[in-house]
Amino acid sequence: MKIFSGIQPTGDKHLGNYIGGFRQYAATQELGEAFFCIVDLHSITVEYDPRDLHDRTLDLFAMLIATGLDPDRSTVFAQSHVTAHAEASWLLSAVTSFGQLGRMTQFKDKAEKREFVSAGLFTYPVLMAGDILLYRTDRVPIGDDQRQHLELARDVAERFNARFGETFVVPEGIYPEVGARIMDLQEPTRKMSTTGGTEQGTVKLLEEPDVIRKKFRSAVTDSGREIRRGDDKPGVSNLVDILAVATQRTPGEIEVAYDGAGYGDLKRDVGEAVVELLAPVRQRYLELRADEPELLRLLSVGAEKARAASAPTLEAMYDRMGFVRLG
Ligand code: AQP
Repeated sequence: MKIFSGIQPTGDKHLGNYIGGFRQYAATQELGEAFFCIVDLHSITVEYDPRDLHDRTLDLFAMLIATGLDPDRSTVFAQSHVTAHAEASWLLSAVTSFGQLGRMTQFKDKAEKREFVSAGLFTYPVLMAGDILLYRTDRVPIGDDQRQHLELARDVAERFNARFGETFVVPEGIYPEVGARIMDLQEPTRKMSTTGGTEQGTVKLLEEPDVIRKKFRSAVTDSGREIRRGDDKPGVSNLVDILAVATQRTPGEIEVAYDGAGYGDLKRDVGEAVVELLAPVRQRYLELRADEPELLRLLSVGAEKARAASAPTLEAMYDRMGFVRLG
């Protein structure tokens, strides 16, 4: 089985990224041949500082390894090192519907907040479709926020196959059973996000333990006193889910364990559990990040493996679309 997922080298990575992304990557690499991509080409679709991109790419690479990816076992690489991604995106734009791109909620949300909306922000899901399809991916571990983009990648694959002949595997998403959408601690009706969330409500993976504890202590809860999940209790539901993931229990077990306890106890315990969960990650990250030549070496190994794995698919695309190939 082939597995692929991508993550952007933008902003500080947060607990939502850990639960919907990093944690799933480490688990799914055991399922087969896995590819994990730092999608640096995606990160230029909104304003960014070119001076940051270099460091953030290496930061993220170190974080991917610190959270459990094994670069000997999986192919871990940067998108811009494999030119097939940009090429595939252009070819696939021929079978992507303009109307469908306009319906992407992430595009609408992000476009609304900006004065300058880049064409890249609009076509971003086509690049993402190419990322996935180039590796003949069966499964894509992602968070719930990427569901609509994956649906588009599936439609693009089906349209290409129907028009030019069977070329792509139609991929399926793998979503975490618990924590597919971690919410902002201060505004639990919107997802935790570095660009769209609140500073106090976003728990960053490299934050000091005391800062993390404080963010949980001041998390917004709901009316009533019971610790149970429900649509009327977005704050408590979010905390229960986070505690379940951090302590490897089910949300149901958490509800039973906290029967009769107060919100204060829950908030203190979630904070402590998250601090414990992230402490070894932070430690490992700092060690890895200190050795930049080794990170660059591992990145070039990943790039070579990814180039070799994606080249036959790109070639098949050109060929089936009727381009003259030079042998
Ligand atoms: N709140 C979340 N809960 C669960 N999973 C999440 N993911 C992101 N937010 C949550 C998952 O993390 C993976 C990497 O996502 P990304 O590269 O798109 O990260 P990002 O864009 O930097 O995340 P942000 O902070 O949420 O930025 P915005 O809001 O600007 O896009 C993906 O698998 C994603 O599902």
